[in-house]
Amino acid sequence: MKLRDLLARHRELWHEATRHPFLEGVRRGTLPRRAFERWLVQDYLFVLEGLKFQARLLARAPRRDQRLLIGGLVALEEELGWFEEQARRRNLELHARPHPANAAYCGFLAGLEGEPYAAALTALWALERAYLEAWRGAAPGHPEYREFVEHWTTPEFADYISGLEEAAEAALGEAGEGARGRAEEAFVEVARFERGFWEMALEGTEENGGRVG
Ligand code: MP5
Repeated sequence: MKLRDLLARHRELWHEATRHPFLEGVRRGTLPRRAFERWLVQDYLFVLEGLKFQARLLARAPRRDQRLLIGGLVALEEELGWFEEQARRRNLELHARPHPANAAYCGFLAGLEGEPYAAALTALWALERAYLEAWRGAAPGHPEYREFVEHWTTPEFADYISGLEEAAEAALGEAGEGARGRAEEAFVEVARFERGFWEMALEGTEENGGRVG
């Protein structure tokens, strides 16, 4: 199974997950400050949970994927430090309550522990790829946000995602029909949660039509 097929089969949903008014606001510099700050704090909490998810994935990874996943974990830990520095500069409190949309996404990641390895790895590939595409679409980004665009669009990050794609396709190739179905479901869930994450950041702002939720 090729992961490209998943992108093609769920093109519209994937588009909504990776092209969003939030990102247009990053590109043009029109994003309300509180939307960006809410996103930043919530994304920090998400990455904290992401690190635990990836550590659990590493524990059951085949030998051939260990280096790739360890590299990802090291980058995640560095990223947490980077978020902490960004929050300090903006005077943001990171010990916040996870928004329900974020908590649901993190709960989904935790639940992948009970799913086949190939499905969990597909989800990891999807969530990383979603960020690569999302921030690429916002490039070069308004100067205020450029550092964030650059953070998720480096060649190293793109290489990491290619590595995840290769590893997930190898795992899917060895998996049964059932696991491949679970991988597709996990992909769809990731795309929905990603879309919801941007929505969460814009809640109550004009970009979201003033809607709360
Ligand atoms: C990522 C993220 C990318 N930081 N936040 C969401 C909601 N989805 C995906 O993960 P990473 O670890 O920051 O590259």
